[in-house]
Amino acid sequence: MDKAVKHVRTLFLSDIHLGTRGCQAQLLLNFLAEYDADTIFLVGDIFDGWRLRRGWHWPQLHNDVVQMLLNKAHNGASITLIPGNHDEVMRNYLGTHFGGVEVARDAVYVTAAGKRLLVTHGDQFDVVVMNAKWLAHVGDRAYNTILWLNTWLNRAKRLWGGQYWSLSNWAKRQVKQAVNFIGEYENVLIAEAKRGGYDGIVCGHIHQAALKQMGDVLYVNTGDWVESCTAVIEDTDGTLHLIDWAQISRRRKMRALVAAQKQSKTAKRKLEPFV
Ligand SMILES: [Mn+2]
Repeated sequence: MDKAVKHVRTLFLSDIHLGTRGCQAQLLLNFLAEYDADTIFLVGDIFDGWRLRRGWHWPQLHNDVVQMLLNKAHNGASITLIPGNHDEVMRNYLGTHFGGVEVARDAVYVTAAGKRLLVTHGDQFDVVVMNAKWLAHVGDRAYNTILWLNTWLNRAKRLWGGQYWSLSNWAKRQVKQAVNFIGEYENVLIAEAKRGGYDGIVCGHIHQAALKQMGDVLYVNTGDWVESCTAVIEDTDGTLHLIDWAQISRRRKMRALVAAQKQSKTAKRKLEPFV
């Protein structure tokens, strides 16, 4: 594993959901160990107050994430926490500091290339789809699961002599709505950036990472650390990059596996003359 620490100008992270079982704290720790930044924006839903109230799930790894972020602040990184809807309790502390972490409703960030970006969690913009909030979290995986479920349901129904009922048609409609929701959400945020005269907007909330130039506006969604494990970094020259840490980790594991296999093969070959 490449342990060299990469230094970037800025790091944008959101939707970590500490305090839930879904949080990929170990992957995040590996990522944070490899990236150092002058400025870190925690773009909302860093911990999950809703879940914490329902049941306590706070393993050591979640503490380690908090500790690592505080260490980065201690070592000089400027950290801004922008509350989201899951950690909205932090909205009571706007303007205050916690161990070197500043809490702000949203922020304006100027990149090294001089681009003015509005940084906000983004939940305030989904009033249009308030009644279908869960759809935001529906992805390919959910769709495939529903298709698989459908096959088995229909098999079971045939056995009972029941009618064929297509769950997949229902699923397709839901996925279409989810895709519409994502598109609509993106459009609303792009419009908001335009209205404010910004060059771009950095947000989270819908767990759908993106980095794309939409006309005059750069739309950046940092994704999440529950499923996709993504973050956005800014190079020293002001270029933004989307980091797919889950994919990077998978590739590294594969390479390590292949290397180990090769090694064991050579070891066997060396042994062969003696067998
Ligand atoms: Mn959110």
